[in-house]
Amino acid sequence: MSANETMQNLGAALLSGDVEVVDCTGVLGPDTPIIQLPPDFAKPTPDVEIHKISEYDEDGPFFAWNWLKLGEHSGTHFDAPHHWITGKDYSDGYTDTLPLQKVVAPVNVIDCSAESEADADFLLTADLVKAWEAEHGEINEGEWVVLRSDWYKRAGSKDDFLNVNETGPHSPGPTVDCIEYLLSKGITGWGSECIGTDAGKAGEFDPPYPAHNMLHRDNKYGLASLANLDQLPPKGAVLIAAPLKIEHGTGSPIRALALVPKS
Ligand code: 23J
Ligand code: MN
Repeated sequence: MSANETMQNLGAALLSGDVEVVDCTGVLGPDTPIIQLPPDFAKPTPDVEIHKISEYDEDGPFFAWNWLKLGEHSGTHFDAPHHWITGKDYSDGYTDTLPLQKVVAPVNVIDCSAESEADADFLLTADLVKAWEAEHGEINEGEWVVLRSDWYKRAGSKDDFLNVNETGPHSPGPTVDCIEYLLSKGITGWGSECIGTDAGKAGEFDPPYPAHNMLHRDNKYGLASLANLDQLPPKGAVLIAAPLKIEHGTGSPIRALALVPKS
């Protein structure tokens, strides 16, 4: 099939509903959970603020609009390579310079929802990824890989979502060897439904925050606070995860869209 026919077919399938657009994004607003870092990195991202300019009133009789105050790493968002020191030297590692061809890609959805419910500190290992590939097929170069934990179902409560207690934050994520394996496959990036791409306790890993450290070291991307991954098949969907073109931004809220074939 020619590329032209492929696009004609995709367009027709979108119109007929044979391909469905699934929203993998959480609501962005004052109640959106924001990562809280340990006290030695105490300068936080502030909560999202939405300020009304006008709503058909004396400040704007015919129009409604707001202005926003928000951190780059707020809600469902993109981590660009320049976010981490290991990726600081990539000239195409910013939100305004990265190659967009790489952010529209097939997505592999690894379902760890049962494991994450049983253990909030669940870690996805390379061996578990290999077992998933044996069942569902190989992860290929250029693809997204995302961890389904059903964590988005906690997003209505900051406390439940961040899940911090006296021993720190507890949320599922990848091990060092998992990220090393995925990088060996040449993935475009890694995503999670949790507050960040790394596990809650990843600050104790070697290296600390391996998803951040190693993905961005290799000029790869991260996606955090994704939603609705339970509506995606293990393979077969295409994920569109494009950051705003913030000038030399290190990340950005996104509207993450999955194109999902309906059988
Ligand atoms: C800064 C420092 C550590 C982490 C993060 C940000 C994130 O998770 C993020 O939003 O990229 S772990
Ligand atoms: Mn981030």
